[in-house]
Amino acid sequence: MRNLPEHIKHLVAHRTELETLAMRDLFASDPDRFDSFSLRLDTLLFDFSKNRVTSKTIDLLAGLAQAAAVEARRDEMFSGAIINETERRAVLHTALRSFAEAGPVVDGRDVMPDIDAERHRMDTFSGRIRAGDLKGATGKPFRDVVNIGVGGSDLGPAFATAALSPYHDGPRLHFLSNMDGSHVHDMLDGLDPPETLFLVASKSFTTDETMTNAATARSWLADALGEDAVGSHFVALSTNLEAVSGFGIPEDRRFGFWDWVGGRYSLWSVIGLPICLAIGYHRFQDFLAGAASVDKHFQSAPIRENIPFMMALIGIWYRNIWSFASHAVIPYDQRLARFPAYLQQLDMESNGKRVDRTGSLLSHATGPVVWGEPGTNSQHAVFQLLHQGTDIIPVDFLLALRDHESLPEHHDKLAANCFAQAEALMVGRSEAEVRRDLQESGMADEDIAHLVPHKVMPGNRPSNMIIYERLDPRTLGMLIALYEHKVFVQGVIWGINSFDQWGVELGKKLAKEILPMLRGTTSPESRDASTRGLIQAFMEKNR
Ligand code: G6Q
Repeated sequence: MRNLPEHIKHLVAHRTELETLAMRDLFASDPDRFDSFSLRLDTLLFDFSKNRVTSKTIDLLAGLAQAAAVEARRDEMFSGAIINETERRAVLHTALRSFAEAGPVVDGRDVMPDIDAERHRMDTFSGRIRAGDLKGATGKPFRDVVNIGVGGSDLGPAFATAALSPYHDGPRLHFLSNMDGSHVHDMLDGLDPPETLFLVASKSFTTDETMTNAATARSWLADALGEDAVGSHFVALSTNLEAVSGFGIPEDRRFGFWDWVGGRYSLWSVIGLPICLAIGYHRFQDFLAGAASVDKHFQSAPIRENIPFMMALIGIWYRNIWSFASHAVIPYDQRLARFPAYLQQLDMESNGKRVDRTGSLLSHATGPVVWGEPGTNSQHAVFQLLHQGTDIIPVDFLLALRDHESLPEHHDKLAANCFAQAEALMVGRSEAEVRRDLQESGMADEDIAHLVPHKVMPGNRPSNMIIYERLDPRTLGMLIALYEHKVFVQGVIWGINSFDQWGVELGKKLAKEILPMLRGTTSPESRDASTRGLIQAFMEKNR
């Protein structure tokens, strides 16, 4: 953005034109506003008409994206160029959902044959587990599958598996991620070793949380069934297949992927095996195909008709020109309850950066705080702040037009609430309207005067609405890919590397130093007084 001062200057000037303009007036003066400010892709509709934008805003934002050469960078990503410069890696999660004959070339090698080979193995393996053909050491089929992973090796498959529960017809899936012993304890408590399969999902196969949980699960299994049973009950999903062999997982149970797949972008790879086991490989392919259809749209639609571009540009408009620091994602879809958590990693780990790609300190804001909870529950919890708080928080609403349950009594009300919240944020309730309502209710003038300011809703609060026919595997793939590309576009405009995450390293290093201090084998002398005091407090209760 530092190279785009003219564009920013125009956007800032344009903001002052819009400052006093109410969205409700924009709707009143333009009967076509919904059509002009919404886009469709397959069965999905992206309505961005309830934003503080006019066609001039869109022109200026599209100009910004053009000047930032986002399209060229996008093409570089799809072609396999090294765009993750700090890790010297290509970024090719898009190849994982491609069904093209030939793919991008990395290190002189077309990536598609390797992808196809792993897909084929996932198909065969998941099919055999689901059919009860591959059994545990005692001859029983697997009833429960536990994915052991964290971060990118957990959030994606965990959330996607939950989202697709109407399609589950395989073993029961569980996700073990936290190194807090309560997680592994409570999970193993309900499981039967002969019928349990563990997937150790770790790109690096060195992550402490995952290795600690995997070791505990391994002991639990070996204690019950003997050391020889481990090979039949453990599967590895990793890029570090050498490390896997040390764990005792046989070669035919090791599924690989590549360093050009970022952890938070990896659910399209073998990290998606839990999804396959739950819904079957054919439906997993639909999931990939949904994402691939968004890839095609992202690569080919002009900026103004391109949904990820528009999601990103509206986000930039609010983050950088209006200084809105937070963004809420509210799915009116209970099965997307973990989507905000997934998007938090995708967005905040990718775009929570303070230097540009050359390492220079940025003078503009980057990724917002992303958060959210499903509607309607969030209406009874956090919406007060959205409607009347002092911060303005743009919202993405998500809603399926059809449910899986055939419970119209529920679904009609759910949709009504979703649309009503977006409308309420936009129209608000003026002082005159509040006063009139209260007068009509027969309230005394004195009480009205007291209550009016509390009931005024400023309105003019922006939201996007994403509606889709049904939350099926294809649609879920589309939704995830839309957000991935939104994050990409924003990262390019901000001039940052969205594909590294160096900020998470320091805490890991310090934990390694502190652990022996908690165990009394090294001295905490070198630490600050607070950390020393906390170590002391822990040791008093544990040693
Ligand atoms: C994601 C991050 C991070 C990663 C976890 C797990 O993009 O890199 O969340 O996925 O730290 O790493 P492993 O898969 O290597 O265990």
